[in-house]
Amino acid sequence: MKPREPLRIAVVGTGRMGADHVRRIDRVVNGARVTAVVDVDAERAKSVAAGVDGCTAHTDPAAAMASADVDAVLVASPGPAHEAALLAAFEHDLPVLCEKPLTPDAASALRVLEAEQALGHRRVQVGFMRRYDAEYVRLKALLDSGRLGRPLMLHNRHRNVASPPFFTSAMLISDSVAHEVDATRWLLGHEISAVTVLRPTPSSGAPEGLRDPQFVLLETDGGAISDVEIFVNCGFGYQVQAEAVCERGTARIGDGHALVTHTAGHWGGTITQDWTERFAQAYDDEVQAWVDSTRRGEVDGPSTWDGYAAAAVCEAGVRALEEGGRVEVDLVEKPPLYR
Ligand code: ISE
Repeated sequence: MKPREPLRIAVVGTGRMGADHVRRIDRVVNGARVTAVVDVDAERAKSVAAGVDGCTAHTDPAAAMASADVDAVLVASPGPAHEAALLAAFEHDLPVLCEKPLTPDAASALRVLEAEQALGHRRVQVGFMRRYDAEYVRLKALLDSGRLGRPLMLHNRHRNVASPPFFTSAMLISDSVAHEVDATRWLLGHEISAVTVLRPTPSSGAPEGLRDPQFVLLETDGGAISDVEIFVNCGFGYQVQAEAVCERGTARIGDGHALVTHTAGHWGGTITQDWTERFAQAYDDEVQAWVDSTRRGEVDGPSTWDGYAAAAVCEAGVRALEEGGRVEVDLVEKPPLYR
């Protein structure tokens, strides 16, 4: 591929995130186009492909990747399908942007980690989009500057309007808190060493049987603590907030105070309703960064190691949720490729 030619991307999975990424690459991102889409639902793949010039529809990721007009792959299928798609991409040595989670459990994430090492070079950027969000980026720069001293604690709040019908109590951790797991590791530069999950009486607004909300306590190997309130049926809006408490001050993001109105005896603003709205710019910047680095022949951003570490922490979190108590996280030694 010559750098001036657009990157030709196969998008695997055309559900909510996949279809949004197809639109983004087609209309927003520079230097790339979607040449193939893949979905187990052939009709859905065809209808998404029909909206993009020169795009073919497939039901098998490996077949799409074998095609001559694919330079890179964006994986946005459900988590359990990621391992097969990643291994197929490695067979063709194609660069991949893989939506989170890398895979749903630590054992499969480790297999992907080992397969990438066997290639001998990094190929994967994991889609932890908060690392591209302007507020998170500012918080990270402030913490890294040392102006506030050493970070001692992070307080995180993660609220969704309503959970989809397939959502389980474990998914509050593996699908939602996965973001705070990555944000904590990235912001602090520590690994998470243990997880405890507290379970208040579920909200009457949550579907029958769903443990919602939950309070998750993450301990790090650098001696910091990060707590997460996860509440996926809060009903009123999509909120993601973080406050760092440091030795000489605190810093807080996610209050959404961009526009405040005063009218008719009230003051206030609006609350975003889902992550595609709250993190729209972060997704645009994430995909653009991936396209740019791929066209330079480089791999940047959250790595397979980050995806594996998040999967291992979430697995410990799910055990803590189900069995109670504090569960230690068991990570393999970090391979040289990711140091
Ligand atoms: C969803 O999969 C996401 O990734 C969203 O960012 C998160 O807020 C939501 O809870 C998850 O289910």
